[in-house]
Amino acid sequence: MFTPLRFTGMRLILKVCSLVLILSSCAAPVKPPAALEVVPSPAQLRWHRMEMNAFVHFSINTFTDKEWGYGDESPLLFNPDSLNTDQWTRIFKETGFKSVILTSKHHDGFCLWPSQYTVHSVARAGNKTDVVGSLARSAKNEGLNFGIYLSPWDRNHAEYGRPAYVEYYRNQLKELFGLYGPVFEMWFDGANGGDGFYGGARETRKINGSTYYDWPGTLELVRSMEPEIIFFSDAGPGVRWVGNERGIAGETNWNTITADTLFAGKAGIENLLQTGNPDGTKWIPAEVDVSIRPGWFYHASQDSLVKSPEKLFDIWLTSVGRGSTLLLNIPPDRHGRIHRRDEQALMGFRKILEKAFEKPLVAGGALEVSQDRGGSDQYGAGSLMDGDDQTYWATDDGVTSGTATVRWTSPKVMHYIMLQEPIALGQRVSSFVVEAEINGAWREVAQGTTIGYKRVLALDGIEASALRVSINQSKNCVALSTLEVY
Ligand code: FUL
Repeated sequence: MFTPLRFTGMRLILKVCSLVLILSSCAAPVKPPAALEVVPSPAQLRWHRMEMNAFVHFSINTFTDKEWGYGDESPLLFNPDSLNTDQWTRIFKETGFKSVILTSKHHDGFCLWPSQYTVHSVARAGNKTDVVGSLARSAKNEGLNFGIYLSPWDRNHAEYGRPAYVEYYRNQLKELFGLYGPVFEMWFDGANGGDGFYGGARETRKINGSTYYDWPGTLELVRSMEPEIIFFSDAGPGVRWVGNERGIAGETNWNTITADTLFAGKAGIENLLQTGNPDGTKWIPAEVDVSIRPGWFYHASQDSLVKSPEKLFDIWLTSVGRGSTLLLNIPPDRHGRIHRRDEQALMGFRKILEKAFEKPLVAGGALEVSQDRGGSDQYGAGSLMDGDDQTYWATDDGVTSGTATVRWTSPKVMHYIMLQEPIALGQRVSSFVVEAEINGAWREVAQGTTIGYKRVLALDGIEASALRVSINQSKNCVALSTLEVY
C-alpha cells in the first residue's frame, strides 16, 4: 500500500537526490592553465598544423644551369616546352604537403608573371605563360595554400641599392597580392651577394640590410593587403629561418626568440636561429627549408642526386619531428614538370611516413598520470591518447614536473614515440625522459629538452610492456596533448 508517510519519505529522497545533482553540476569547473606570456597567433597555429609545405625554385636559372643568375640573361631563354603546374600540385597533394611557395622572382630579377613594372619577365620569354597565375590556380584546385617568394636582392634592376628599387619592390608586392591572393606566406630571402653586377653594370652595390629595405614599411603594406599573412625571414616576424639548409632543426627548439636585434641577412646568428631562446619575447618558430636535390634549381647533372625516400624521412624526423615545419624544395625541370625521379622519391617518402605512423599502439592496459589538474578528468590521462591534440593532460599550477605511464597487456615492438604540447598556451617543457619496461626492468630509452608543437623520438624497435614519460622541467604547470607510440 501506498502510505502518506512513505510518500513523504520518497519525496524527501527525491529532493535530496536532485539537490546533490544540482550541487555536483554546480561544482566550480577546473580552470585551464593560464597561457604563458608568449603564445602563437591563430595564423601561426594554423601554420604549425600544416607541418609540410612544398617550395618551388623555377626561373631562368633552370635554363642556364645556374643557382644565382646575374640578371643580364635574355628572357627568351625561359622556355619550358610542356609546363604543367597541375602536375606539380597533384604530386604535392599526394605527398601530403599543405601548400606551395613559388619563387616568383629570384635574385636575377626575372619575373614569372607579366609584371607591369619591368620588361624582364615571362612577357618576353620563350614561353609566355604566367607561371605565378597558373600555379595559384592549380594550388587552389588541389586545396593547397599558396605562398610567394619575391627576392629582395635583385641583380637586374638598375636602381637596386637606391630608394627607387624599394618602391619597385613594393609595387610588385601590390601587384602580386592583387592578382594572385590569397597568399598565406610571404618569403623574404635574406641573401645579398654584396657584389656582382646590376642592371648590366659591372659594379658593387653595398647595402645596409637592416635599414635599406625599410622592412617595417613593407610589412605594413603587405599586412594591409593580407592581415593574416605569415612572414618568413631570418628574423620573422611570422616564422624564422632555421639557420641551415640541411633540413635540421635544433634538438632544442624553442618557438620563442627575441627579434629586436635580428634582421634578414644578418650574419653569425645561425645557432640562435636553430635553437631559439626560451626567454624570447616573440613567438617566431623555425621553418626548415631544404632542397630535394643538392641545388635549389633543377640541373640535369643532379638527376642521380635526388634525396632518397629514406633521407627525406630522416629530414622529416629532424624537422617536423622536432617541432618545426618542413619546407621541401622540388624544382621543376626544363620541360616545366617535376622530374620523375623527384616524384618517385616523394611517393616513396609518403609510403614510409604512412607506414611508420599508420596506427598508434592502443594501450590495452592502464594509462596513468602523476596528477590530474584539480582532480578533473578533463585534464586527465585520457586526453593523451584520444587522437585530439586540442585536449590535454595538465597538472596543478606550480607543479612543473610529472609522469605519464602507458601499460600494455603484453610486450609490444615500438619504433617511435610522438609527444605534443598544447602550444596555444605557450611552449613549456624544457626537459623530459622516456623509460621503457623491458623484461620487467625499467630503462631509459630516450630523452630530450623541448617538445613544442610535435616531438618524435626513435625507440629503435624495443619490445616493452610499458612506457613512462617524465616531464622533469616545465615553464609552468605541465600540459601535454599527445603521447602516442608507434
Ligand atoms: C637562399 C638563396 O640564396 C637561395 O638561392 C635559395 O633561394 C634559398 C632558399 O635561399 O638565401
